[in-house]
Amino acid sequence: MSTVPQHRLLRTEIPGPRSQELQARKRAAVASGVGTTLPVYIERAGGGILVDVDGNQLIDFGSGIAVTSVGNSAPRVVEAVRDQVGDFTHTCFMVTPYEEYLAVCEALNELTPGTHAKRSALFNSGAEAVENAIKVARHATGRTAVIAFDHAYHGRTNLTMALTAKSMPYKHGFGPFAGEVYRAPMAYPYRWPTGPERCAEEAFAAFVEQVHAQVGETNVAAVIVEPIQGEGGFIVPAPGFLPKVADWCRQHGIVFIADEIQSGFCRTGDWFASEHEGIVPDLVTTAKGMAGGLPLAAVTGRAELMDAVHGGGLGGTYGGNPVACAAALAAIETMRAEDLNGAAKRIEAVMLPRLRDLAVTYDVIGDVRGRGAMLAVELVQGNGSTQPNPALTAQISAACHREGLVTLTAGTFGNVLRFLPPLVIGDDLLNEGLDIIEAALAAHA
Ligand code: PLZ
Repeated sequence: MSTVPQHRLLRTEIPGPRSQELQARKRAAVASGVGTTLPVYIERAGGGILVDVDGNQLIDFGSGIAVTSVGNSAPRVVEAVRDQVGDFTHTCFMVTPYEEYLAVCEALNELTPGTHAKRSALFNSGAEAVENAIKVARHATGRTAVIAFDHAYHGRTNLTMALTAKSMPYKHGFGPFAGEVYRAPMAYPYRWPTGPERCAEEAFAAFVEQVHAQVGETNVAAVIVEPIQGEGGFIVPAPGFLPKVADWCRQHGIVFIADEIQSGFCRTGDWFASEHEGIVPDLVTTAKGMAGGLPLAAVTGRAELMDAVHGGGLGGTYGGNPVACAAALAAIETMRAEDLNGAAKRIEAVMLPRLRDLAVTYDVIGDVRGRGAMLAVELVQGNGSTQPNPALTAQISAACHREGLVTLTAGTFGNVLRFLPPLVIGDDLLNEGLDIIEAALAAHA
């Protein structure tokens, strides 16, 4: 079991000499299309710390993009994975099944919003889960059109690229994309032209009008939305918008899909971000935080929709791999036993006031937003201008990296600094990370 010391330590420049050597090997061996945010090669990780090959200990504000919510190599996950690897590693659930798959589906059916009868199916990646949610929605409704939103991110496969909003780097040069995907406005309070108060109502009206005029309600199989948008910039839809969209879907027999791949599993202080506004989605996609770092994804939803698909219509060789399922069961047990929803709320309580204070001092912070341990600041030109400031965002992120704080950026305009610490991180590391961000702002803003 890795016992990683929970403090920051810089032994070399970042990236250090050994990481630089490995990065040279990467350039020679790995396709250059596969990018790295911070080319520091990791040897060990746990709690809120990543240890690199030069012996540096970095504070983790990324969790491998919202994956290691229970921490890296979390004790229960390590033990469950070890046991499962020793028993068997793969049979293919579609050939000869095993109980772990059932237990994960039972947990998903219980934990996702709503008390209706549910079924789940397991896959390998978030994109694959989204693809399958759309397959289910189309099959169950006999309709084809899918509505996604501005700033959406749903993956990098052909259909999910079509659903994703941002061209560079996700879609540029990779078309043609899957058809029958339409885009609607997102209720983005900070950038709503008439102001945040009118945002929910006006965005909903525009959504209804556009779908009616351009697609036709009766052609729509599904509306897919991230309850808090992730890659698009941690946009929290204006309160009231999502419940209105969900109600409208119900009225028109349209499947409402919540993509909780980034926001799910305690990240926002609830099991699922949909719960915050009492939304009960017809289908929910999950991945990332669910399995403590092992690749596992799922679609969970109303039994009558999920069971509408013919036998054999859903699957894949590795979907619901037994090792990944064992990890998920252990991760979910950890979330319950260690109250990681409470932990996400504690992280918000530490971080949000300090970020808000920074926004008072630095007018380049245009907006502070998010919930639980899914928080962000949107950087703008300042001096009264809300024009996006991607250059400053890159500078601040790079300054944080040099100081041994792993931060990620996001946003359609590349001007959002986002924070996704592991939910098991200590308050001291949170505050030290915030000190580093503050110093970076002082130096560059
Ligand atoms: N839906 C809401 O956040 C993955 C992508 C990183 P996969 N987000 C991180 C990158 O640049 O590739 C994501 C998500 C939401 C779907 C996905 C896709 O999940 O497991 O990456 O396929």
